[in-house]
Amino acid sequence: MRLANALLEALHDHGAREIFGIPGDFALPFFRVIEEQDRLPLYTFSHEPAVGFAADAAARFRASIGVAAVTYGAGAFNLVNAVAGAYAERSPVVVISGAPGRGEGSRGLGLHHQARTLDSQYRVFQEITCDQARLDDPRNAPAEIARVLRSAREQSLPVYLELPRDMVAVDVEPVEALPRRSASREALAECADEILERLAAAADPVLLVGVEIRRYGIEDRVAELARRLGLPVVTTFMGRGLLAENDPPPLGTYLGVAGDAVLTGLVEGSDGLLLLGAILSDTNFAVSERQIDMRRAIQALGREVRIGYHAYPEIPLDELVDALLERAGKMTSDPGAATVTPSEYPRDLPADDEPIRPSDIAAAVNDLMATQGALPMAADMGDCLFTAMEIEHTQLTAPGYYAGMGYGVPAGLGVQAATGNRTLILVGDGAFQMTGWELGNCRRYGWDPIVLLFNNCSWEMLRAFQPESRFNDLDDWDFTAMVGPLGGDGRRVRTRAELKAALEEAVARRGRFQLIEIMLPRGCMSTTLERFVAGVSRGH
Ligand code: S1T
Ligand code: MG
Repeated sequence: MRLANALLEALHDHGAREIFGIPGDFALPFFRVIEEQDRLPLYTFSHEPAVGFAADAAARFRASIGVAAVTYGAGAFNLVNAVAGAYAERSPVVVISGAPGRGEGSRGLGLHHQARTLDSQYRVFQEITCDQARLDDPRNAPAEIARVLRSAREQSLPVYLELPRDMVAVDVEPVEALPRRSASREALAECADEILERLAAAADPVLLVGVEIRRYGIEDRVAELARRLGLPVVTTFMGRGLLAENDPPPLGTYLGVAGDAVLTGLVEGSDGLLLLGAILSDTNFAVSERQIDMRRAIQALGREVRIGYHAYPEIPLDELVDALLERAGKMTSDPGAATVTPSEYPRDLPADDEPIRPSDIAAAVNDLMATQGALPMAADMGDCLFTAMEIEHTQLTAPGYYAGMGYGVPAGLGVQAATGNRTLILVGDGAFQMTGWELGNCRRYGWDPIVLLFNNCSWEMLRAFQPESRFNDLDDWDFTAMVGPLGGDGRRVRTRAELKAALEEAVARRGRFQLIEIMLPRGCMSTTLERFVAGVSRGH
């Protein structure tokens, strides 16, 4: 079969269900095959950062791989920031870049789209992916694809495949998926037994969950484990939205001094903190009231379990949870869940003429979801992400650690492409200026997200840390006036009554994206961001 078809079959076999991309002359032959075959629908965007963000979000929401296909050089280098963010947040994006044909570089001419050398791009992607291959030899291309795609699934990290344009139609053997690499049974047994002993000996064990429990599709099993062990469950900042559909949902999100004081005390005071899939990042732990004693904690992340000062390597998270469930099923003395009441969230927004504050937006969304049901959410970086912490548990994808702007709108479109569900997108005006225009691609694909645009005409998060800088003052672009030609409906709201009415109207309208431009006074922040800024400023 042709190499391109073998690659597409392998992507499907490893969990891909669509491809996001922008072609170019080095990728045209491959894109032709994508369009001809009926295995993976192709969604094109207007700028490659959006391709990467959408593929990242699709991977997160489907607990599988996302695919970003681009041309060589100008396309692939445009993708670097999105893939770097996917690497930081362990989202398995498969980058497929077209490339010059095998003989093209030998005529002594620099090629268009080339940076320093024809290998520069490969070297750049080696820094932000866990495995790579250049598919320039038909004899080993299938095995290279199998190896790289298994790495993406096992590590839950981005990978890179470079496809010279003269290789697309070359005849190859089909790709044979490689078997998953499991933990040694003895190591897994010893590790699970040690964890359960530690939890049983703890007076206040707590389960803190992070993004890997979604990346490996084990949220249900983790919820069951918490029930059997009687553990209170809290999410990290990055893990917001995890277990949202489980009963009971987590108690809340650990935000240190920026969050619920009772939850902060529960996590930081625990003598048996079990971190499952939580990335040890500044956004997850920097505003801790007290330094969490990691020697007493049990950390499972990146196929490794660390307990005190010793580690168990090559322990896949799903196998660890299954081993714990197997043992917990026979447990008699549950440690007993701490009697902690779940976090409260703002509700019952008055429909009055008061100006809108960010936390009012959370209340309006909570009220809406209480009557209309939960909507999956995508949030950008900015106060919109901190406001998302005040929205009751619903599935969320956001750059909670890498903190790159521009993610929200493309990610929300990627979620609707991957799941078919309408999404709620939270984005600030600064971030919307970067990638909000990708909404112009909704009409072609029938996407109809509801976009809440936090318009304070400001880089407000930067102003919070450096109020004297005038460069934080942005102009008022009147985004609402621009969305009609892009295929959507827009409303500008200034009062809480207008916000409630606009939300109800947007929910009722299907088939076109709905933009609600929420005018916010400069200098006002969500409650969560205010606490976060205070915590960071106090040097927590
Ligand atoms: N460029 C990119 C791609 N990502 C970033 N995170 C930044 C720059 C720095 C940055 C922030 S927050 C922020 C910037 C420029 C302002 C965001 O403005 P807006 O979207 O309007 O949201 P809000 O007004 O709620 O702040 C972080 C600290 O790095
Ligand atoms: Mg702003």
